[in-house]
Amino acid sequence: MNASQMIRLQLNGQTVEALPGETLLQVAQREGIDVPHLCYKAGLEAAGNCRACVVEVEDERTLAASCCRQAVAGMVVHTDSTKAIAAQKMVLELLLADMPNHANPKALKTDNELTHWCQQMDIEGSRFDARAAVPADLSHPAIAVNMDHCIQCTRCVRACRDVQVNDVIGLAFRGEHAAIVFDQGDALAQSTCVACGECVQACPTGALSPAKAAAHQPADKTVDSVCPYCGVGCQLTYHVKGNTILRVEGRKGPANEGRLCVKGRYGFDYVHHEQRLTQPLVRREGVTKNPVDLLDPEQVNSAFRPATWDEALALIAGRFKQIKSTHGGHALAGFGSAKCSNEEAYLFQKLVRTGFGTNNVDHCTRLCHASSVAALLEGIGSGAVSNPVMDVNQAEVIFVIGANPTVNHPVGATWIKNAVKNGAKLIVADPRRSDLARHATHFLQFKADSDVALLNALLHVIIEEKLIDREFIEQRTEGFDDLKANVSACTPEAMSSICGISPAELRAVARLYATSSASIILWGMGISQHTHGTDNARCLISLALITGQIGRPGTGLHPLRGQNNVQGASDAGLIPMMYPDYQQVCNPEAQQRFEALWNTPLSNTPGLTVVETMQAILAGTVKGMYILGENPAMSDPDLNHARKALAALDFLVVQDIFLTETASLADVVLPASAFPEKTGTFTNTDRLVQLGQQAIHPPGQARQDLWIIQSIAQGLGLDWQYNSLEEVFDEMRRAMHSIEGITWQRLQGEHALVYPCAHEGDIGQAVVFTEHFPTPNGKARLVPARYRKAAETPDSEFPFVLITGRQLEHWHTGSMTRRASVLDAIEPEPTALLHPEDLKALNIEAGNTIRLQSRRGEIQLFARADTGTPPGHVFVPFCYAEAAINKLTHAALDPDGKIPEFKYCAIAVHKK
Ligand SMILES: Nc1nc2c(c(=O)[nH]1)N[C@H]1C(S)=C(S)[C@@H](COP(=O)(O)OP(=O)(O)OC[C@H]3O[C@@H](n4cnc5c(=O)[nH]c(N)nc54)[C@H](O)[C@@H]3O)O[C@H]1N2
Ligand SMILES: Nc1nc2c(c(=O)[nH]1)N[C@H]1C(S)=C(S)[C@@H](COP(=O)(O)OP(=O)(O)OC[C@H]3O[C@@H](n4cnc5c(=O)[nH]c(N)nc54)[C@H](O)[C@@H]3O)O[C@H]1N2
Ligand SMILES: [Mo]
Repeated sequence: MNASQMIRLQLNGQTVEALPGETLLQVAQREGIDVPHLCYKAGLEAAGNCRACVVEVEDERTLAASCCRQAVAGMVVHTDSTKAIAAQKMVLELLLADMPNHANPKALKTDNELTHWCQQMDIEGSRFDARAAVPADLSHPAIAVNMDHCIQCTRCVRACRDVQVNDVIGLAFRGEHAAIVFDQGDALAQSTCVACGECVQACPTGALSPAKAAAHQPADKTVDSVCPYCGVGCQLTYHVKGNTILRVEGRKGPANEGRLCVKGRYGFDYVHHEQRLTQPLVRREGVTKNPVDLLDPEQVNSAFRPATWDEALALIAGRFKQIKSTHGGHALAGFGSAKCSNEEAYLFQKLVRTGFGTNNVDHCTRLCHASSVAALLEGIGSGAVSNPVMDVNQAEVIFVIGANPTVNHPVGATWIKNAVKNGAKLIVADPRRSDLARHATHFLQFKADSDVALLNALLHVIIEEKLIDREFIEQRTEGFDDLKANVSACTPEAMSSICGISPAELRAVARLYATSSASIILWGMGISQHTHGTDNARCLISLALITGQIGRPGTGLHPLRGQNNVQGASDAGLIPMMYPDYQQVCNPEAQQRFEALWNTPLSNTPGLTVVETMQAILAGTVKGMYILGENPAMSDPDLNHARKALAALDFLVVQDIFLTETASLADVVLPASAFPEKTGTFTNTDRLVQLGQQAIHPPGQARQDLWIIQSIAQGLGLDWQYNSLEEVFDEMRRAMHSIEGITWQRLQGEHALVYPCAHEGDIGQAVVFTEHFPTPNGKARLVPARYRKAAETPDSEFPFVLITGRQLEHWHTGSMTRRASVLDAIEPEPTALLHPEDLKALNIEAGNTIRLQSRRGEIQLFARADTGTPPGHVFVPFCYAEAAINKLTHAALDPDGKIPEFKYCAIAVHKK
């Protein structure tokens, strides 16, 4: 801002400066002058309806609401004149009449902003008649509604409508009947509220407040940290009393700007659950490993006995060394965790590579974006996103395919919805109709499994109609002729019969994407979790490349990363074919580099992936495993097979915070620390490295994951002496060029830094590939793909298609969220979603118990009617142990990404 643009005005007798467009309230706040305000909140559009912030502007007849009135040069303003103060006080008194106990503002909730301003303005009570009492609505597990406290400032309406774009809260009726309502005046629990709590965060008086009584207690301290759930990486603040988290608030971070979703805000009390592991457990002599669905405490006691850390660690060291000396290092394997920090991931893979002596280390990325990453590495030389989610704000067209962000990346979805409100065009392609489809300009509800056909049709139109970016193709890509030949027969007419979208619609979408000034693609598991997941992703990459929609703000490729640290865990080397920073284990140069850094000879044989490991166990080649913060006995495909494998191990160590289905098959279970119990860095979907900070202590004898990993490494004879996180992080910086410029000191100060970050002064690159791609010749490679069907398709015996995925309130295998009281209260039971027509044809009513069956297994759960699921398809989330849907899924793998086909297999539906 240059000084000549500043406006000068008089404020309470002083000359002050303002920026053009600034309001009088903003100027006053900057000058340290208190003006009462209630309906105004930074970040929300100003409404000016409460009038508490009125000020006197000389030469004007009426007072002005300072939250709405912009500063003008030469204005003479008084916030504290007799007239202004009298009006401000009168407004506060009138508003106080809306409160219960209005005669005594001190009796109101302590976090009530109205009380605060009454105290500031010396208002003891209200002379006006109190409003009639309104009954509380305590129907919702997360949010209590006490409209007695409502002053109709509409901050909640704006938070719900403008910020999160959920459109649940409205101001209904007129005059004295005006009221805040949910949907059509429904009880909150019956409304379409998704409990993001943005309204609670916005409410100045506590009319909307956390339902849990504990949340209202005063905290001893606050700790700034990050959300432990998804890859969006929302920053938050823990409010802590003693060793208990009372509540969580959104904090202004680069990815969330203070926003949170239901899990981040209300899903934290799993850490205080009575089932937390608090001591090491050792399997009792002679107790066989029986795969079970739900563990009852008696089963646990009869299978395991408590042990000391010394005993447990000695047993682990002895058994791992024994397996290694008898069968060699390749008989051992480790699954690390994308829920754990970068430092933990780094040390875990180092332990497997240098201690076990094998590259058999993988993690849930294999079940997640492995195919996307395979295609990205092959095509553009880097598996990470090209642009942050926030870039949707700069895009003209946003293309979301095979992702359900309002459910799975809810805060990311708010940015998409905001962008659409600001004029961006949204294309959503998904076989199921999601909430985001409501905001779409084009919603392509195409046939499941037909992505390559759909995308090849788009490529065909773009090439045929010469909507390509010829210069970009020539200068920055190779392989265009092959791609062109490959899609030449993929006319919209030909592909329409496969994907079910009309040729006209395919043409319209292709033109829109190709010709916009900036188009960004975001995708998820609907693309990746197929036996042709890599092909699906190849087509998306081709779309961006041939149109030049990459390498600029508002463009690019964004595979929405799932776990809070799946990006970081992959970067840190929890991948069987790569050392940290994606350096191939079979590349002699990389091998030498890491041998020097770690001072140990390393294997150059790529290790086994997640599903391959299960196969190797049953084949007898893998005998011992160390599993940290993963629950494959729930998350792997074809569970009966996977559980059989885990049970067949000679020796299994599981390090978790709960006795999960996987832990129940272990020989030793180690009690670890949950997210708020430790400090570490976590890398979000945007390549943003953020600092999570310890807020509470682990329970009982539970220990920090990093301490446990190091102790096991030492037991294996490794000379590890890391005395601090910083030491681990410094070693990572030496191993990984991408984060060289991110120092521990910078992280302490800034809490979030994006990579690539080359040196200490570097602010990092949020948008990459601006000049060239990180491939040997700097060019991207266009890789053609041909349409193929899923590995298993419906037939007369198994006539339905099973699509598995997620729901908003639960996290993966449910280990955390089913022990989070608010989340489990909202979604307590396993459900399968079917189209009402299918339910009718099968003579099933919503709520009935049904039996789902595939060639591999069967489960029982409740039927739920869902018009968003296409007829002939069943959607089931995989979080319910009592109805573990992965018993039915298919373990067929994509040849490149080795990802299983979680999104498609054939099942039968029976009424119970
Ligand atoms: N609440 C919640 N949030 C989460 C998670 C969670 O467990 N719970 N998990 C996190 C993790 S690790 C991940 S990876 C992300 C996943 O986030 P998403 O990728 O959004 O998750 P999914 O629900 O598995 O599937 C996405 C979509 O794929 C669609 N789909 C199914 N078949 C096809 C197909 O053939 N083609 C296409 N194009 N689409 C198809 C489904 O209808 C669904 O809408 O979520 C993260 N966020
Ligand atoms: N049918 C079906 N199956 C799927 C998918 C699907 O769409 N459909 N999606 C796949 C995808 S994308 C993914 S990412 C995987 C996820 O699969 P998993 O990673 O196996 O699932 P989570 O439940 O997230 O497991 C994390 C474990 O870490 C523990 N944990 C949490 N915090 C900590 C901590 O700080 N320290 C330690 N030590 N442990 C901790 C939790 O208790 C939990 O047991 O599932 C895959 N499986
Ligand atoms: Mo994932």
